[in-house]
Amino acid sequence: MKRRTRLILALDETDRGRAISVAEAVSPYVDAVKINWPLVLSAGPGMISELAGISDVICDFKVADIPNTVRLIVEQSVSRGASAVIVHAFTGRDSLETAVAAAGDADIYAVTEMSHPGGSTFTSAHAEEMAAMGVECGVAGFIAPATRPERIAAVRSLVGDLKILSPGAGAQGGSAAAAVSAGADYVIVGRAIYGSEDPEGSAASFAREISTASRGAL
Ligand code: NUP
Repeated sequence: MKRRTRLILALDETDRGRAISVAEAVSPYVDAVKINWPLVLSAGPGMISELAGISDVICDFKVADIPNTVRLIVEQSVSRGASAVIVHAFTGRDSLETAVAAAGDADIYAVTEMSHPGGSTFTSAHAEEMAAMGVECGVAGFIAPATRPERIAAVRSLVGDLKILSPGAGAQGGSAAAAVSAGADYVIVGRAIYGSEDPEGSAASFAREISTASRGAL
């Protein structure tokens, strides 16, 4: 994935036409588009290849299964044009290693700790263990919460220069600037962009915020 604006659009829009028009409008300001079940279930898996013609596509399927099923889901995603797939790390070493092998040249990002309040119930307590295991399994990076920047810093201290992608800025109350200052490589933003009156203007504004914060971090 390129590293230009360090902003990733979470395209959880369920109207196919609007999804495409938002992806096109914001493409100068985002390094990738992340899609999740809402769009794939409403518009079909063909959206993966369609969006791949506009931007890099990350399939956020949060795969959490036995290795064979993980392999099948990752293979299907990559064969349709996904550049990366997000999987859960709590499934353990065998599932994670299988995801990395199935991805080939594509990237696997493992969820360490989820950004919503419920993410503190179980995932926070094991985030560091999951990050350390992910490094050993060869993942390209991790998902860590913009809602709790100090937890991004905790993951960063364990993963060297592997990528950290942070959701939770905007609608969930987190700050893109704080996430970048804490060590995130990319900030994932959904509703605050695709749900805004002016998605392009909103994406431009997040990209500016990230750029200013990253200059501050130098
Ligand atoms: O911990 C996570 N939190 C999170 O919000 C892991 C995720 N993958 N996400 C996803 O990021 C979530 O499913 C949604 O697609 C996006 C955030 O969207 P928004 O809250 O900015 O609208």
